[in-house]
Amino acid sequence: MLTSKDLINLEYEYGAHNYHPLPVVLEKGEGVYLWDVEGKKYFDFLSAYSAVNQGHCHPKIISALIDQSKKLTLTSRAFHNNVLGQYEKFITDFFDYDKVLPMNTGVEGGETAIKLARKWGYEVKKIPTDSAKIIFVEGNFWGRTLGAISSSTDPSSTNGFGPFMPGYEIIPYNNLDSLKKALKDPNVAAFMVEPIQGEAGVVVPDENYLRNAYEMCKDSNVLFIADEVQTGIGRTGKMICCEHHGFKPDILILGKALSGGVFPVSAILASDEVMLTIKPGEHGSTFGGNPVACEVAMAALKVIRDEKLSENAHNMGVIFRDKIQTYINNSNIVEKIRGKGLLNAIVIKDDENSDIAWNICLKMAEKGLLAKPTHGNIIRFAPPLIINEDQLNNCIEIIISSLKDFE
Ligand code: IF1
Repeated sequence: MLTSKDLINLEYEYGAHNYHPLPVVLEKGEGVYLWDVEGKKYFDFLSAYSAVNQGHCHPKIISALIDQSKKLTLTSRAFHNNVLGQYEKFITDFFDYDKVLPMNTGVEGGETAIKLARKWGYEVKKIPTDSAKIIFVEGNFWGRTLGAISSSTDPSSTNGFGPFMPGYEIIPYNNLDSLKKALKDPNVAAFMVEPIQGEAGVVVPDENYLRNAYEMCKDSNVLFIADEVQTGIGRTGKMICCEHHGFKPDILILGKALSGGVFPVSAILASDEVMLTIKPGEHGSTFGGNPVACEVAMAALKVIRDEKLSENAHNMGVIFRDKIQTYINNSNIVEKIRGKGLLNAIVIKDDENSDIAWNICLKMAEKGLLAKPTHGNIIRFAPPLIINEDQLNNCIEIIISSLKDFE
């Protein structure tokens, strides 16, 4: 029987050292709970970075995975299969778009969105060849490919990986003047943004930012690309975060909880005008749109809809922020809480390099709740959206008592 320590050592010995996980070795997940190899039970307050919105191993999603896996797992797109078309109709109806391009990971979603925007720029907006520009914002995070890190302002994402992708412009987040100025360039094809910046530490923009940014893009004939890989699928209290702001992005990128954490599934949704600029043989992926991914994604979306998980995320989020705020009002270590729905984070009164957030997370793990800092002094709290009020209150008690240990 291998202990947590044995298993951590195996990873250290034989695996790349590209992560620094909490010293917890998980073996089982069910709903809001996780168990480590020694049998200790935890509340999951990270949800695999918002990929497990439906709760761990949701029976309906697992059934979809198993049933399809027994029939046909992968045909490649060299041939049709009996599931893809049904999935494409389901998801385009679900989010009200003309077309979907199925991929696997969130970063492939971003790469696909940028390729679509460039293609649309050249073929529809008539931008001179190889001159298309994409605008990004400081603090963005949309994955680890060279295309993604080329838009990053975080040295830990970029150091040592140059040279970078041309045709990118990076402006401040939550700043309409800088976007207005950047949109003056006729070669801009798209503006790509997270409605709430996840990795940056759950940075919520001003209430009017996204809608005004969208309107400004429309006025400049520029595509608005919403990266909802982390904010989508009910996480912020609506099916997609842009819904809070009353507009539909021109290109919508979904991932993570699109499969309930069961399988890598991402989707890029757009109008015919945008999507049909990519012709047969110009883009794709071996696993993109495979029958298992399609069945899992349909099951995962039905769970969010049928179990009203967006509504629950909203309601539980209000309780969570209210109760944590009450504690913060008398805290000398926590500066603030911010977030929407069940995507929240607390900011510790310390610099980015402090290890207090890490130590608080170790303390919470001891007490049975798993969360992880993002950027030294920020702790993200993102439980599965199925969490009920009793479980939430139990978690709030663990969080506050852990914080008090550091007051
Ligand atoms: C890691 C972070 C979160 C994302 C948004 C696209 C992607 C992500 C808004 C790419 C992925 C993951 C990546 C994972 C940890 C996690 C993460 F801390 F890295 F930044 F969530 F905040 N858009 N985020 O958040 O999706 O290709 O990974 O499927 O790299 O450690 P992916």
